[in-house]
Amino acid sequence: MLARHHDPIVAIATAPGRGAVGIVRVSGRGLDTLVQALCGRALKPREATYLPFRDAQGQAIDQGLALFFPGPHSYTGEDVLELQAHGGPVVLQLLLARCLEAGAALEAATGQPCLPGLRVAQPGEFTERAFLNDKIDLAQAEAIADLIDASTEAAARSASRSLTGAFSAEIHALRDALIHLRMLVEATLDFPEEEIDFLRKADARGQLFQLEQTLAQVMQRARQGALLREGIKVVIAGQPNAGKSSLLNALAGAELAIVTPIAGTTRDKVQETIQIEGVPLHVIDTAGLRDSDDEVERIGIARAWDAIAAADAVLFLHDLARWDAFEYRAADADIESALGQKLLSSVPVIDVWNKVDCVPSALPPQAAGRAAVHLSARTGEGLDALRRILLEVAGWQSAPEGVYIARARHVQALGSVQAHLAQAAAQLDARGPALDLLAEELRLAQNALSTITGEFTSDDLLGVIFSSFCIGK
Ligand SMILES: Nc1nc2c(ncn2[C@@H]2O[C@H](COP(=O)(O)OP(=O)(O)OP(=O)(O)O)[C@@H](O)[C@H]2O)c(=O)[nH]1
Ligand SMILES: [Mg+2]
Repeated sequence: MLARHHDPIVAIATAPGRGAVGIVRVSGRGLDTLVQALCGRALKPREATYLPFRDAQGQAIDQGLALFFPGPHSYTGEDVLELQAHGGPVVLQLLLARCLEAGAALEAATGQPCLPGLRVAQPGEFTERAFLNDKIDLAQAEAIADLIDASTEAAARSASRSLTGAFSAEIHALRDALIHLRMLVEATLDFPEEEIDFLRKADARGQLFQLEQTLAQVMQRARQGALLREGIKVVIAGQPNAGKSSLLNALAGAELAIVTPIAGTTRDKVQETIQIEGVPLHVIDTAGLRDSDDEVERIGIARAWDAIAAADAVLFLHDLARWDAFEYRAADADIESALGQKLLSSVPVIDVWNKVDCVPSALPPQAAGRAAVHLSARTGEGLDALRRILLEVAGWQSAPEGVYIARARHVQALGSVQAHLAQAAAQLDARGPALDLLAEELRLAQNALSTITGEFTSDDLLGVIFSSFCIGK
């Protein structure tokens, strides 16, 4: 858990490496003395001033723009100083060191802790302060990290939507409706005689039903948002030479995995993230599944099974060119039954009949209740159909407009709210409802909801969330 201190923090806020501009950022209370030491003058709030950044002897370390945001009107809610210098790693390190040194020197000179313990910020600490000082809620803080990490345009746009509070607003609306219902139920606890009548008249059941409906919509959108952020893991599996590596290459549009006519070419997993309509799919090519005496190949096959066991979806590749051979079909049947043992029934398996260019007619029958596609990894025929199936399997429904970014943690929390509301509904529907249990379920539902925006979130979880940020953010 990050320390909840008010001690000032400093960090290089721009990415490592060379760039036109590099930014050193300081946050803390009462930064005026530091501003004076570094810039040689006071700064007008929120105005860019071009000046030399000075070392202890008054010599310029670099020239650049200084910006001062007195708290609470700043990113963190504290005083924030931003020094925009030239973006070289050495000059930025010098500036960082100068900030730390100035902090210590001021303390020594004045005998007062002007900047008690100015130190280098931990990852995400600026944003954590913004959260702790109520500048943003937790879902918005997470959206900042997601915007920075976004790997597709759709993910970036959705993260931006969450950052402006679209997701939080829906959570708050749910929370308000829940509080209204709780007030109603809690009030009845004080008047046990009329309790049921009172709830009936106030249409508590109707209110709860409405809440469940709205929750289902929010959950649906949050699932889409989580999908945009996290994507799904798709494992390509099948016998050697079926064309698994060729399929990965075709989907990725690049020669990533080695393709040869030799069975057992792929040994280790090869992974690539592709995007379809902005949804990231982590596609994993694996070693061909067969009995092997070769030690290296056996390890590769064991890894293939590990990947399959952790998959969100499996592409089971069949080689149409060999489908006529009894042994080939028997080996496929063995893999099929092993898949049945390894996979949860909720993990979709898609039959992919490859090499359709070799045998365009006499296609094998489709397994009932399972998605299937005929394609050629060599010519690209059928790839679009596979992409459509993959999106369907991933659960992608909407165009990215209107979707906000969400995390698996949010979907889980909403699931927990849903479970508590279902319990509450069961109480209300029961003949002699236990109103104290009903009240308790509603309270737990509200708590679960509040973990999303951070009003009710454990310190440990906060630590995990903010430590995944980059330094300087
Ligand atoms: N005609 C035709 N040949 C293909 C197609 N896809 C793959 N091949 C050929 O099939 C052979 C095996 O392809 P790979 O992609 O290496 O097969 P693999 O399943 O990765 O094989 P292992 O790594 O050994 O398990 C190569 O000679 C490919 O050129 C296809 O769609 N049509
Ligand atoms: Mg291969």
